[in-house]
Amino acid sequence: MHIRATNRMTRGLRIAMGGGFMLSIRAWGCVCALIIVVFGITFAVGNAEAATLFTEGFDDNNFASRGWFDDTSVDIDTSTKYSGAGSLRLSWAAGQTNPPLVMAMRKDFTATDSLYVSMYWRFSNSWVGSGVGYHPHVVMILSDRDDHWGALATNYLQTYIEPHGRGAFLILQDLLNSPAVCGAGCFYTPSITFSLNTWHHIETYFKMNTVTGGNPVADGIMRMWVDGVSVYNVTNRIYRNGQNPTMKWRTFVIAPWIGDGSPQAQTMWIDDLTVANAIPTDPSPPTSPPNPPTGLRVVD
Ligand SMILES: [Ca+2]
Repeated sequence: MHIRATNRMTRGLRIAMGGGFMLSIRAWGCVCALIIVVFGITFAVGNAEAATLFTEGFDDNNFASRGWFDDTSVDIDTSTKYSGAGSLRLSWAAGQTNPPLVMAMRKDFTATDSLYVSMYWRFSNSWVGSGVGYHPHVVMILSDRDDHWGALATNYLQTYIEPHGRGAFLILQDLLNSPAVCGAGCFYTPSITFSLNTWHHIETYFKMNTVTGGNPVADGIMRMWVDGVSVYNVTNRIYRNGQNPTMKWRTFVIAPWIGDGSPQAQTMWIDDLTVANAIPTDPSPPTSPPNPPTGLRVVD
């Protein structure tokens, strides 16, 4: 269909060229299609190495068959879900450190120094988070320098994506490095206040900094979007130093945790997870097609 449209457009352009920028009205309907095709080609060339590393729909409990390990039988909610047959439900009773049905589910992906994560979060009307200045932990991403079965928190690089109250934290922790970049934790606070009882689209992008002459260069990227709106964007982050100059991200972990115990009964849902090695598209693309060209004379 696109080829046909392109051929028709080519004919129209030939008419335009020969007639001094005139365009056949019959080809007009193909203009937008061609623009989309051209844009598509441009995107494909510009992201030649972009790849989805894995997706997860949380639609059933066959996590082991999809490469997850550690905790592979969790709490699937088949009534509250963003898409498909289910979602991952994280339900804390008052005083619980973790939802009893969800411990730590882990999955390796092709190690990458450029990491995009997309998922959907929803919070119950009773959601308050931890009630203190840290936690709940939810998503943790381990580096390829770390044991993918290893302890969570004491690592060479652990990157957190998590809610904090009605807001969010992006956290870096690298306790095993000496000297460390962040040690027990660098906490970064996106500008967001989540609504309750509705799905939010959460996107993050992390790009490792370079290391030159054994010294880290502050050129790492850390970005976050919520519902297509940029809520955090820095390009001077340091993730790794001269001790681990080629370190990448490799293991995705969902390990909900409120260290002091949940202040009350509350639930968070996660659905429709995508992990990729690049931002697949503009997270907030225009909702209307490009304007047609102007100044053309119509002949037929
Ligand atoms: Ca789902």
